[in-house]
Amino acid sequence: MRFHFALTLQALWTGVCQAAVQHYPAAWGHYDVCKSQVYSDEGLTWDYMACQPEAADMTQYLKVTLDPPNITCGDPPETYCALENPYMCNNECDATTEELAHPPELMFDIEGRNPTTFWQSTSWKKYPKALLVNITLSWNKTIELTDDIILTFESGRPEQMVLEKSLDYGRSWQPYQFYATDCLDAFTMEPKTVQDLSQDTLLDIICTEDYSRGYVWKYDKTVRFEIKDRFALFAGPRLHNMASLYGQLDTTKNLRDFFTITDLRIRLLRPATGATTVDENNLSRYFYAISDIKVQGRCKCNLHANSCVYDKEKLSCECEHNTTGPDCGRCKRNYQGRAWSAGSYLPIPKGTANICEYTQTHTTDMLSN
Ligand SMILES: [Ca+2]
Repeated sequence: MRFHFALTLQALWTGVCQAAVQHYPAAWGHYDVCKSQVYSDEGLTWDYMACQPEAADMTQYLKVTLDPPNITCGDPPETYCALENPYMCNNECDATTEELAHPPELMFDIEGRNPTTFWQSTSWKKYPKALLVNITLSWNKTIELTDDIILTFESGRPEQMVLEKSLDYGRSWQPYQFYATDCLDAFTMEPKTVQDLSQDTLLDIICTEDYSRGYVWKYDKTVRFEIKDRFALFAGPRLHNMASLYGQLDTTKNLRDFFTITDLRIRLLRPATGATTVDENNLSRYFYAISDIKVQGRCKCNLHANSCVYDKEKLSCECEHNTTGPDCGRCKRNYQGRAWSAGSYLPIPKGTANICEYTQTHTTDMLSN
């Protein structure tokens, strides 16, 4: 189990390398080595560099919580009708039968199978009371997002939802993005898209209508939170200038924190109805169903580790540079010769390790060291 993550990274890295040739020619793959041995005047010594783990599929390491807890369909069994055709009612959910159950795990299994596997909520039988569901994804570890968050809905995308993030293990939450068919009506916000953002407004929280509109949901099932488009504001449209992005991340804490999370929360506020009015005689047409959630990222290790292990259901950085802690956030005992500091992406391309130094209190310590 302990080596599972490292192995996954290895496999992923091979894949990324192949893709990298096309998409990230200049900068990708930097910061993957924490130290190397070099010959100097004093003989063989270590040369330390800023380093970080490779990006990976983070959905393998999360814990999912639904609120309300009994919102998953199938207990008692229920039959659903198709949103576009109220007379097509052959979608059966029964939690006690494996083939007919739709538990939350099915949002994170490997897709590409036919038929798709998905989590499904109970139907909107309490209309007009809102059908509210919170889906919380917790890592119990700080994570840096490296790619778009992508949710795939199997029965129409919600007409209103909010994606939220936490940086303190779920104690406090901030919105990441609002989604609605009508942003003004739902959230009294002007509709915007990620293309409206600039370097100066990158941290603005927007409401978008891009992923909610349209009855042609069969062809457009995804809801995104666009990480790469935001990266591109600094790194260029094809992310060819990652050095520029890394430079910005290094000097702007708010920007770095924007892409850092410990938890995500998807707040589903109103399901797809495909119309302006709700068909009160056929409420089993309205529900949420999610087949896939993608979250790509890496463990935040403060540029002091290039690998992250998953052990006893917990991620932690394998700290170098005489640092320790789950995020390599402090100096090891006896290595407090100067204050802890995160590694730096600068100067490009190898950065600065900012290692913790041995505490030299006595001459004997110096000799024994
Ligand atoms: Ca699935």
